[in-house]
Amino acid sequence: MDQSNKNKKQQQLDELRKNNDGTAMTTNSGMKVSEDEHSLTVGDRGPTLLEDFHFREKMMHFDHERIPERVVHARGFGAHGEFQVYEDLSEYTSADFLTHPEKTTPVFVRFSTVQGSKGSPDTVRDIRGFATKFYTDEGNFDLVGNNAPVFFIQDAIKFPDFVHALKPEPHNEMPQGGSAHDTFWDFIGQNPESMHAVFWAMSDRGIPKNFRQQEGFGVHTFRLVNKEGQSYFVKFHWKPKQGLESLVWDEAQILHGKDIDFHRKDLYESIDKGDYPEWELGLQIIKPEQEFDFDFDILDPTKLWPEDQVPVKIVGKMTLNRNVDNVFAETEQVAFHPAHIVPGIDFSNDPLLQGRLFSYTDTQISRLGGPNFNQIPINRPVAEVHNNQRDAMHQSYIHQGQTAYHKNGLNNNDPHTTPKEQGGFEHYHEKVEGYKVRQRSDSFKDYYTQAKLYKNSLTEAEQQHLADAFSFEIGKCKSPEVKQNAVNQINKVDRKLAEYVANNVGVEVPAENEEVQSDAKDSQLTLEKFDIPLKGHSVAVLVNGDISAETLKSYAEVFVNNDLNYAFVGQTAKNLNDDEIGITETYSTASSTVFDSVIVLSDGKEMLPTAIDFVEMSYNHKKPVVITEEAKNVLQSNRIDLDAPGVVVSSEPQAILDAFKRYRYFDRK
Ligand code: HDE
Repeated sequence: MDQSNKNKKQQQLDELRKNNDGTAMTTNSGMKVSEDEHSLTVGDRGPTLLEDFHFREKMMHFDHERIPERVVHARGFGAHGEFQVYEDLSEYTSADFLTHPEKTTPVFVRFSTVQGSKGSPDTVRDIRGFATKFYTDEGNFDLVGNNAPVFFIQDAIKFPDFVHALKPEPHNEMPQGGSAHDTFWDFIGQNPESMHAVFWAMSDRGIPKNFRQQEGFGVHTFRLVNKEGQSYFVKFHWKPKQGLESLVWDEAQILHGKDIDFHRKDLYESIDKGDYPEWELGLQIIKPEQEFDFDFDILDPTKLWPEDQVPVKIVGKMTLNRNVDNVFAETEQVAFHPAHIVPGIDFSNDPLLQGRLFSYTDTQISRLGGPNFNQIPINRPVAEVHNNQRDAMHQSYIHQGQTAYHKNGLNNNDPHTTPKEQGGFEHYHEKVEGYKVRQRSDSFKDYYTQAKLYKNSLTEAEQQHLADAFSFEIGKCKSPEVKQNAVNQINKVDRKLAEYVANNVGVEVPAENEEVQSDAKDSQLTLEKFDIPLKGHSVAVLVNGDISAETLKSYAEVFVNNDLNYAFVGQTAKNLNDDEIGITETYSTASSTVFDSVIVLSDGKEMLPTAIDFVEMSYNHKKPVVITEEAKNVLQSNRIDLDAPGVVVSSEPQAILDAFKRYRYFDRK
């Protein structure tokens, strides 16, 4: 701000104070406050008085500012948006928001990690939560999913055990935000149903580059029900228009320190500058008569429906276009619940889903302090709410009238129930019979074939990442038995992989011939299947020595024209041309890990070691690297091969487009 502007602002402030305009500070009972910097004391050096009600109220409120974090998925970040269905889906469902292509439905999405606490880093290896609340005209529909299509357990009763094993260990509360520890891998060794989900978590899907470039999955089998009462089994998918990208492990670890907020910042900044992320809603639909046509049980949440057997039908689009105004009020207080459904959607008997239907209302009582959490603004439906539930903590409705019971005669039996034909929800009339048992159907007991399917689907580079991730995670365990059991489980999926990991972590290579035999492969599962637009990628331009403002401008022009984010990075920050162009980041504030690529400029003089480190790290993380002719001569590094894939030597600003032909060059040695 220049001096004349500063003076103007000060004058406005003085004016405001004089006239007492603007918003007056009050206590919570509405009394105007005259002083807010000194407690009430006896004399100006004496003790504080108990009667200082303003101080006590302010402090009392502050003392209770925190609420319990979520038992799982504590670390998260959200945004508002809208959803629109492409076509009328009334063949499958009566849901209003899926049958009216002219309607837009407001949504709120919260992305999260599972293991870490609220303050843990964004880029840990973990499954990501992808929870969407649709505020439909028929009530809220919550699709509380993850970025992997399968879960670790089959029955909700095992969830507390799974989470206790995954969370920091109770005797020392370590590790924070990661699964590379004994209790997690002990659980995996003892509970083979987890194998498929573990393969997803250890693959590149476990370290997404950001929230925008990941898929979402409802995981469970749900039902769609049409007006005629006909039902279909369905799985929900979110397909990102931004494509799919992941970090590499070394980069993810560095990011824990360099930018703990890396993912939330990416989402916040993209929305802030109008680059709105979009996902298409996909449905996999199975007719009731096809229920038993597959070599897995469609009720088993550790199994996906291979997309080449059950294609994904793209039916609509969600756009996230508004950041929250207040993270606590919205993102922290949002309460998702898989049982928030609307007419036209129903549950299947997936035993994991059935248990979730209890857990999510229950958990909000301790987290949000009582049963009225649906009255918090972020949770309120746009549909009207009328029932006979009354009172309780934090009641914010002032209910009118004498009656609060059904049926009543005194109030004309209001609120009344609504028949199905007029939009009332009715459970799908499923016929169920059987004995009460504590046992699981044999059709749930193949734990390995789909883990193999997933592995077979990955590219060579992705398979190498998977093998290294297993080696890192199991290698971090202390107990030799835990390591051995975990490797024995991998062996049931893939012998070669088990051999590689066993050698790395120092346990015995398990017996041969145990692996499941399957060369099935779903081409949809590799990250490489997605088209990734150039837009939104970022470039660090290293400015070594004296480079003219004109040169930098010519680079900036190319970036702006191609919707690329960029920063000029140098030894010290400075403006070069009347504020228009300048070096905004230094080698101490910037890290190669927060950029997708690097361009190295130089005036031909010796380069700083920190600049060389920067380029080497980008190179090692397989990112596109552009080096100008002048820089080539002074970039003294024996780690960088100028002929390697994705390294472009050129002084043309457009060279970055050439380098961005791919986003990672995994064939670079
Ligand atoms: Fe959750 N889960 N979960 N979960 N889950 C919670 O609910 C639970 C499961 C998922 O951004 C909790 O409000 C049980 C599968 C997401 O606010 C809790 C079982 C999937 C979020 C809970 C599961 C999820 C949660 C913690 C096994 C993917 C964050 C706080 C039966 C389909 C939502 C809360 C947000 C949060 C219980 C398994 C996704 C304790 C009992 C499978 C995205 O209620």
